[in-house]
Amino acid sequence: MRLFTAGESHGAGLVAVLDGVPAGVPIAAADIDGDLRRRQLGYGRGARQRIERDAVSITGGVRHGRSTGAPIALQIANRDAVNWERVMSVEPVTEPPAAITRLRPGHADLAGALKFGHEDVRDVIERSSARETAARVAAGAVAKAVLRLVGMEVRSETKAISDVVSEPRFDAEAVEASEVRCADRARSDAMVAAIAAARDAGDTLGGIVALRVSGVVPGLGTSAQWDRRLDGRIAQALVSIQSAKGVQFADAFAAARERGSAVHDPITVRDGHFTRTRNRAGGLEGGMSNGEDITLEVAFKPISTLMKPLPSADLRTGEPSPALVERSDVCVVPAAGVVAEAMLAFVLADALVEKFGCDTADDLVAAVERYRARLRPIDQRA
Ligand code: EPS
Repeated sequence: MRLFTAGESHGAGLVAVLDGVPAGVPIAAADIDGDLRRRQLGYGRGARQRIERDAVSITGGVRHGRSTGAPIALQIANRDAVNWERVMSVEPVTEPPAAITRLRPGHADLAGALKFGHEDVRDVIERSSARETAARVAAGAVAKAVLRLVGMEVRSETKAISDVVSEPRFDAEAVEASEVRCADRARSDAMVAAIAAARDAGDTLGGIVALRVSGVVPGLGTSAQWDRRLDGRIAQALVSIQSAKGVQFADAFAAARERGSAVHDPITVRDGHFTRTRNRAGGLEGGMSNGEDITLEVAFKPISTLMKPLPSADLRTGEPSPALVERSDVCVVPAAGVVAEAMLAFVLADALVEKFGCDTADDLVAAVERYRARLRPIDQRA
């Protein structure tokens, strides 16, 4: 399965092309729009989310509510584009807008301008913007539909915003009822208060998103080659999210300080099936899923556009110049959880079709059922 996205934050819109989805997967625009809406929510989001009403237009690969096996093309229009026609014009304009040359520390501004030779930082930030994640979320909703065929489900919850930490329960109703996607009511309120205080101080906050995948088919990924290992592929996809700075599987950094006897999960057989008596591996051993829930966390840095800007320099003159101040978010951790679900779903759906074939949904389901039937101790196989 392959995913490409294109489009600028204030251009006409965003595009995702998802290739390799089996034929016959039920796909509804309403499901995709549900995830797009969840991505737009969250206390601490900027004014842009009051302008946009993200909705997908499916322009390829789906007919009569089912995938056809052709590449799936998804488009999301930017409602804000009408306010940016001259700035974002595809054709040359007679009166070009003033170039942005004030560089924001923490953003792609400086590295991107130097790398691509741009004299206007706008040419970098339009694509590095996290607006692009709307396209990822749309594609992720399709990946979730593939996973649903075999009973796999991806959930997320905010574990921390700044120093307010909550133990995730993955209770979907409670998570979605919280303005910060945290099921613990008291911690959710404390997170909201922390974001409000940061906003009042002209500052921003980061945090941690926890993810859990249930119903996992064992044996996704492989121990046989480094670049096909599932944990590595998951980490790459999650760290590629704007503002993401780290991933840990289960409680990897705590486990690194313990002994092996406390960290590894004893194997047992229940109802004729192999299982583990605990899950400190986070559902991954040897670069493969082991059938237990996949559990992991992603760390997101505080948003780098600050209302009280840091010292910086001007791209043209090199003179000291405070960073650009633009409309922005105070905290994106709640939205980042929805984006992380999408990226995790994409990697897992990719690994699933890689192992079981990708021509039809029925073939995929039948292959998984046949495979699951042999995952027993050797003498107990049918
Ligand atoms: C975003 C839209 C953007 C930002 C945000 C993500 O809108 P605008 O730039 O018009 O205010 O709110 O982008 C960033 C956080 C970033 O650093 O670029 C969105 O739709 O998610």
